[in-house]
This record gives sequence, structure tokens and C-alpha cells, in this order.
Amino acid sequence: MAQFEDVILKSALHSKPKGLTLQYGTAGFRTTAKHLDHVMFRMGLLATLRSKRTKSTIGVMVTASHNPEEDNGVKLIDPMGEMVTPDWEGYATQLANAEQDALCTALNDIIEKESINMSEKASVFIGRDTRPSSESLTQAVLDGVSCLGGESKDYGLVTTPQLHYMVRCRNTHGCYGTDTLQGYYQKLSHAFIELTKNAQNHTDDQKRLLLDGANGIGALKMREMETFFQSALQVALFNDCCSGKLNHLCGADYVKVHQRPPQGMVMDPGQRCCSFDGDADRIVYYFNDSAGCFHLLDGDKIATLISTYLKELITQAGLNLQIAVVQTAYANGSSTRYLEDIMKVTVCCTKTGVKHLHHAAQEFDIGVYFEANGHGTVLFSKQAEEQIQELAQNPNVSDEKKCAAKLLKNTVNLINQATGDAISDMLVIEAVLAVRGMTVQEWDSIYTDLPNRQLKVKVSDRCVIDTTDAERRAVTPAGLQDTIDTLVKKYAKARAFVRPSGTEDVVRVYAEADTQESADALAHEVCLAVYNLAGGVGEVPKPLK
Ligand code: G16
Repeated sequence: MAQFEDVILKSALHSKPKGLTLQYGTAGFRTTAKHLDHVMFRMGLLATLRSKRTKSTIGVMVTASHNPEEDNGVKLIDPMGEMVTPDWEGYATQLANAEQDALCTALNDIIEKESINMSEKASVFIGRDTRPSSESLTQAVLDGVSCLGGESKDYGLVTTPQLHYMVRCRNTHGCYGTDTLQGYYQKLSHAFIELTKNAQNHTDDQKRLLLDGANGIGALKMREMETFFQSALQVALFNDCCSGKLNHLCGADYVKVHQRPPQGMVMDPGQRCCSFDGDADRIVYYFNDSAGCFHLLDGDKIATLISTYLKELITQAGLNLQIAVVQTAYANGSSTRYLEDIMKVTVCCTKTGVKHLHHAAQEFDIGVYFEANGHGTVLFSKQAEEQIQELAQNPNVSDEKKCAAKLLKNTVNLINQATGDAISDMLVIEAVLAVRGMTVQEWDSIYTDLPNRQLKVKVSDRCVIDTTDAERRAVTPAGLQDTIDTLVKKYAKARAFVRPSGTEDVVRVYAEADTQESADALAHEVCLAVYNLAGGVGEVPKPLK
């Protein structure tokens, strides 16, 4: 195995703790940072193989996104900026878990199975979030790439979606944009300024937005981007990564799960606010009303706002394009009913994980996908983009159609179609509100969420829970689903499900019902069922106060 000489030498510096096994989960590997050095090195190797196999640039992002600061993780990015395919997720798991002396055999297996020509060139783009552990873990990835003769470009500190964007730009030879941060900022800010030019009565007050940066990379990148907006948007930044701890009592996941504002943000009644998560691929909006009541506008409300806007423009433009919305089991029942019954758009449900939603959204002319946690984007088919472009340039159409086509064209340019992107999503939402002259309160009142609650339960092995029907029903352990069904029947308009998390060592529980008390009670009862039937560890779940 002469070709692996360097691998053998360097892998000794990134050795695997014997017996440690990890799984490529919902969004790559995630665990405590101190267990990840060997995984990073091996993902550098794997990305190089993937690059040789696809003859394209591959991305490696070092981040654990919404997880606590002490964790870290890694995700691989495929040529069009998408998540890596399931086969290669499998290879990633095999390679990460091969014991030290079996590493070269594991590499060889992949090379043979995929018929990889090792003399092909390889190119890998790497980025990282702001976690203290990310810098040295990035070095491990770089070592892996160089061992197999790959070329690497280290972008340093970038948001996850920015790295996805760079990979897509590189592999489309500039057609999608320029693979630099400057290129990203210019493309998005130009589209945003063009769109908001169409907004009437867009006062400074309406341009003002409070942003919670989760003390992460999104805050740093928003600071860099500010100058590009030319006063079209005025962002006041909180949890800006200068002093606070990443994701601690702040960020999109905290706000969504706890249904309360982040710490450290001073909110006037009615003021529009939003939160990014730790690597800026998710966003949620919110405001406090004059009675001090908190209103959350999550991924479902975002999908509704964007799909309504796109549908209106498509009708105005006279284009025949099908719009669909892709959701997961976490989607609030009210949002699904509104989209299907009032908006008359196709709604699909997939398993959790943007990779599943992204795939489903590709089936439509325009696929709007959002998880309730605020992770999502919009995909336009090639044919849809061409029709929009042609109409925007056609001199023989009415002003109304032309105007709609131009708005659509700039919206396409504002959206990061590689993956869900909090910065891009925020700009799309701000533009839609401005163009439609809509307040956050009007947006919120499109439909009323069913009260809901999301909780976690610790069990000794979360793999004992297996699910079906897009994670809406548990197949194992025996008796769990029957118990959930019985509990759900006790409450009006109720629904509940459980699933093992793919990013944290917990089982997630979701419940919704006609009142918050019922949703809380149901969620607690389902937690107890999981604890009792799926091997709960630690304290028995307590009822919510
Ligand atoms: C990741 C995935 C999301 C998923 C979330 C939670 O988000 O990219 O699609 O919804 O994890 O997944 P789970 O419930 O399996 O833990 P992020 O923002 O952490 O990368």
C-alpha cells in the first residue's frame, strides 16, 4: 500500500481512541470536540476521495451548529453545494469507525467500490465556525487532504451556508456566483437592494431589525456584510460573538424550543427581531406584543410567507409553474392546513434533516422547504429559472408581467439554493415584507399556531427507537406507539411523536394540542412513556411548571 504511506504516518498523529464508534447523523458527525480529531483527519481523506470520484470540488465544514460550545462536528458538501449522498454517509461512518490498523483497508474498500482513479486531481474547500476547538480540528482535515495529494482551500471562519455556496460556485465555474466572501456579499446585497427599491413607504423604522447572532459566526459575517446594504436595511446586532458563549441562552434553537426571546436582547413592543443559530443556517423571527406576549414566527411561518409571495408573483407573471412546500413531522398542524386548504399548494412531509427536504423539493418547479426550526430555502428548477429570465427580458409583455418577472428574478438571486442560509433567508423575508408593505404582526396573523411543546429524554441507547411514516410513528420499542396513541386521544386537536435525534444523544418528543396546558401535559406524558419503554436514564422527566 505504497500510496498510503503518508496516510499511515499522519494517521498516527490523529489516532482513533480504541472502541469509539460514531455515526454520520442528521448533519454529519457531532459529539464532544475532544473525540473528533481522528474523524476530522479521516473526513479530509474521504473528501479527497469524493473529489477524485466526482472530479469536482468537495466541501468540509467544521461545525456543530446549534450544539453546545464544547461539542463539534463535521459535514461533507457535495458538488452542487448539497449534503453528501447516503452511500457516502455510509462510507464516512465506516471510515470514522475503522480501528487504527484497519484504516488503509477501509480506504481501499471505498476506492474499489467506487472505482476511484487515484491519479485524478482533488480539490477540497474547508470552513469552520467560531468554536475554540474548530481551528485545530480544521488542521486535522487539512492533514487528511494533503495525505492523499488533494489541494485544499481553507476559507477560515465562514457560516456553513457560505461554504456550501463557495462549493457550488466553484463547480458551476462562476455561473452561480464568485467563490469568495466578497462575491457572496455582492450577489446577495445587490439582489436585496434591487428588490427593496420596489417597496413603497419603506421608512427607516421599517428597515430596522434586531438580530441575535447566537454569539456565533453569523454575527461576525453580518458585521462584514453591513456596508454592502447602503442603508436598505438597518440591523442592530445582539449576542454578537464579542463576549457571550455560543448558543448559550440565545440563538434560533433556544428561541424555538423555549418559545422565549434570547437573553441579552432589548425588545420594544412590536419590534421585529430574529435569531440565527450557531453556524447561521437557521433563522426564526419573533416579537413581543404590547401586552408583553411573545410571538414566534418559525420555519413554518417563513415557508408560508415566501410561498404566498412566490405564488402571487407567478400568477401575476402568467407563468405556469408548480409550487410545493416541503415540511417535516414538526410542522405545526395549522401551517399544513393553511397551505393545503387556503393556499392550495402541494405539501410533502419528509424525515428530519435538510438533506431529505432538499431532495423532495427538487421534484417541483419551485420547491419551498423549511423545517419548523427555521432551516430551509427555496429551489427553482432549471426550467423555472429560464422562464423567469426570459420573461424579465421580453420587451413584448405587459408592465405588470414584467414587474412580476423582475421581482422573481431578483428573488432567485437572493436565495442560496445550495442549502438553508440564515443570512439569505433573512434578506428574503425582509424584502418580502417590504415589497408587500406588510408588518410582522400581519405576517403572524396569517394563521394561528396550535400550541406545542418540544422536549428531550435521555435514554441509554437512542437507537432502540425506530420510526416510520416520515418519523410520525414509532415502530420500536414494542408498545411505545400504542401508548402514544392512547395519550393523544385524551386531548383535543392533539398529535405527538418521538424520534431519536441525529445531532444530540437524546430522544426528541413533540406534542401539539388545542391549549398550551394540554400540549405541555401531553409532551410530558409521552416523555414518561419513552423513559419507561425505551430505557430512560437519569432523572424521571418532571411535568412542566
Ligand atoms: C441539523 C440539521 C437539521 C435538523 C437539526 C436537528 O441542524 O441540519 O436539518 O433539523 O440538526 O436534528 P436532530 O433533531 O436530528 O438532532 P443544525 O442547525 O444543528 O445543523
